[in-house]
Amino acid sequence: MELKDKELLIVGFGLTGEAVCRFALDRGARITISEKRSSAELEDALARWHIPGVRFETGGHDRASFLTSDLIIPSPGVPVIPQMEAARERGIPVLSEVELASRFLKGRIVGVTGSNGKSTVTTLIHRILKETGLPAFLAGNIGMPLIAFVDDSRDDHIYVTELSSFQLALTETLRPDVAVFLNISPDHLDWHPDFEDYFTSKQKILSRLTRDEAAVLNRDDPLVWGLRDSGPFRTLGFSQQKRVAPGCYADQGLIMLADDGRTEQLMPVSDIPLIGRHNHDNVMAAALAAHALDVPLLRIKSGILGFRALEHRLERVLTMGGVAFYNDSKATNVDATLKSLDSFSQPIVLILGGRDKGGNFQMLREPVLSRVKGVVLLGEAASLIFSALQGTVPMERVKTMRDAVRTAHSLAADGDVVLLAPACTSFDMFRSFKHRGEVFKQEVLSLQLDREKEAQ
Ligand code: UMA
Ligand code: ADP
Repeated sequence: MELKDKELLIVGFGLTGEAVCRFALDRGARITISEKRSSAELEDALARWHIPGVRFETGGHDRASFLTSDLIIPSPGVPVIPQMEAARERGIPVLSEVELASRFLKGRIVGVTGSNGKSTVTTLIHRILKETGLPAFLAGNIGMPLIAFVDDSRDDHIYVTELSSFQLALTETLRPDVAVFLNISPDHLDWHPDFEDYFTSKQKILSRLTRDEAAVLNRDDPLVWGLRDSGPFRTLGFSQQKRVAPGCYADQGLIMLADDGRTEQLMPVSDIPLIGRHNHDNVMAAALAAHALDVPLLRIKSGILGFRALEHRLERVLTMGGVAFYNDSKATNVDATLKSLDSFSQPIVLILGGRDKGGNFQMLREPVLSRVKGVVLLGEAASLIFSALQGTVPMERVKTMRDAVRTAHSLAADGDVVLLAPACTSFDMFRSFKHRGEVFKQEVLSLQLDREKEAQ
């Protein structure tokens, strides 16, 4: 693909927009950046990029710029807007950054998608490959845009790339060497018009695979497993319910890996260093991705054994007066919260709420009734969740994370768990799920300090 002298429109100027700009400028494109934020809000970026070949349009998206460009690269967080549709109707290509990157990148791509578990699995695969001595890199939705790796990429490199539905939606040729599809449940329905559109976008991780590529698919997720014959790729399944070959499964307390007529033990389930049954899925998926790249079983095992939960994913904070505090701020949809609740045998005081993205909170009723002794509601979605859970367990509404932590603690007794697993995004009150998790942890520590002072 030639970028020289092309009119390139970059929509949104966050991490992705900036990385695309750097890449395209080096290749001689003429760049326009279209941003909904105002010039004042973009002051730093404008100063950094005040260079020939880069033009900014701030405070909104001008239709004329879309229609006069040769190529449009929207950032993942930018939904399909009418200006983009109009350009597409005129035959102007609209591609995601990962699609653009894949057209230039040397080396292999391990793509990881699904509604939940992507970051955990991406990081675990990366860790296994690195420990095996392979030149592996962590890329995509987890942090560093794939395009930032292109210039230094080599044929022997492996890019373990987390792929969101937003990134996959605008791909046309991207074809990972190993594609991992973990699970699918409703998410991001504030961006996608409906669940079908969301699922269709995710399926693009598989749609261009040939018989030379492998797909790691969840045998226990009917929608994901239903895709196993959708192309000529080699399917590796993982399951907690069925013996699947070729694939990985849990059987009588052991994780087994079966392929080429051989079945070997990977490890006892009890050795998995992460809590929650959903993490058994994550471990099996990562093991299969590494296996598809010919990593020996022992290396896979040692990579898994040394792995620890990522921050903000069922992260144990501390235990105070017999109450254990867990930070699962990354549980930003209902399914993640369900898996989180399923990870504890103790009674739970649950902190829920934030900004809704079309989640069905009714799904929480049954597990709340059976596992939760009290709910603390925070943020914009508090009323919606209150209505969905009415009549289940005592609920209290609060305005700040400080009050959430203190109220949750007052509802908990010795042996209980206080769990932040909000089933919503954080953007109503925080900059990101990380920020929300940090504030939660600070408030837990502050409560502990206050209790210590009181005890003196
Ligand atoms: N913007 C517009 N017009 C719009 C919407 C946004 O101009 O209509 C502008 C915003 O003002 C902002 C810029 O677009 O300046 C932000 O773009 P972005 O939201 O795509 O953010 P990036 O900084 O480019 O980060 C993106 C991913 N963000 C999203 O998908 C929302 C990051 O994932 C990813 O780490 C990064 O690219 C590198 O690949 C974040 C995320 O929340 C962590 N992802 C979702 C998730 O994991 O659930 C999918
Ligand atoms: P993602 O990158 O897809 O958001 P993460 O690995 O960051 O996934 O995990 C996000 C949250 O989803 C976790 O905090 C946990 O509650 C839940 N989760 C993790 N793995 C799985 C899985 N395999 N199935 C369902 N839920 C999961």
